[in-house]
Amino acid sequence: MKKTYLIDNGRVYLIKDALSFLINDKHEKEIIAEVKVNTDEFLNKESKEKIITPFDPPEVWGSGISYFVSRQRYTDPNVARIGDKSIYEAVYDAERPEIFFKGTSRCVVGHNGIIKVRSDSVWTLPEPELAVILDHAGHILAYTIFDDVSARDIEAQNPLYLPESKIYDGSSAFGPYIVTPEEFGDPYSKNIKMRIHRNGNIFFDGNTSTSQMKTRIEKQIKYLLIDNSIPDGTILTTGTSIIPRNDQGLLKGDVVEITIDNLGTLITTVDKS
Ligand code: DO4
Ligand code: MG
Repeated sequence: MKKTYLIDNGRVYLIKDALSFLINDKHEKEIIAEVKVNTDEFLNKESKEKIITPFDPPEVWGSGISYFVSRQRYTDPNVARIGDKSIYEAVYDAERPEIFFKGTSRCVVGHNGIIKVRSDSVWTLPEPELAVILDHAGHILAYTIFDDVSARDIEAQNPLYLPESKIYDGSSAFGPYIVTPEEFGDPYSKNIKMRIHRNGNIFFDGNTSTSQMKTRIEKQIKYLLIDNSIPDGTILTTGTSIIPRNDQGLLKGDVVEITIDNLGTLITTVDKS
């Protein structure tokens, strides 16, 4: 049985069916337990649960190049171009955002789970992102942390390879909690931090703020929903602006730690197929 820590109205609840709980207006009977700590205390201590996958998302979608930093996603001069711009610069400047399919629950792991580097990739990066959990009408039910793990070398070879870069076993992680909009507050004032630990040392340390997000979440949702019927519980992850270098790709055994204000810390370990 899935167990979800939901943070709402200053309280932490352990519930058994997060989706129906949120969609059916938070019926009390779904609550397994109310955790007797304040939310700050809860978010600041590392969860000892082995794996918490908040729920099985029926679909996951991503938005890309939503921050200035990701406009220059590759420094390689051979990156595909449209006119005088790279495809990434062109998306950043365009009215239409990049919205891509990121898979189903099959590809997603939870807190303390194992994310993967594809066997045919030598440069895979984590992408620490703020994500929204949507109902079928595009209303935001909750926020969470998402790792849009991407095989950047495969994506860089040819933009038509994007699905192979983005969708495979262990290509996503989210959690450890889901937090209601009322509890989360302003989505455009949150710090995002990522650390990669290798052999017990901090190998990468970066941070950003959602205040830097150019393509706002409302616009991402609007484009996701154009003639596209999403199911309740769809996750939309809103883009990265922390990008490790070409020589900082993930290796087997790395530990990736992503923290977002009011959402806690998502920790995963890397394996290579
Ligand atoms: O096409 C590239 C994907 C972009 C992305 O995932 C991001 O900006 O976070
Ligand atoms: Mg991304």
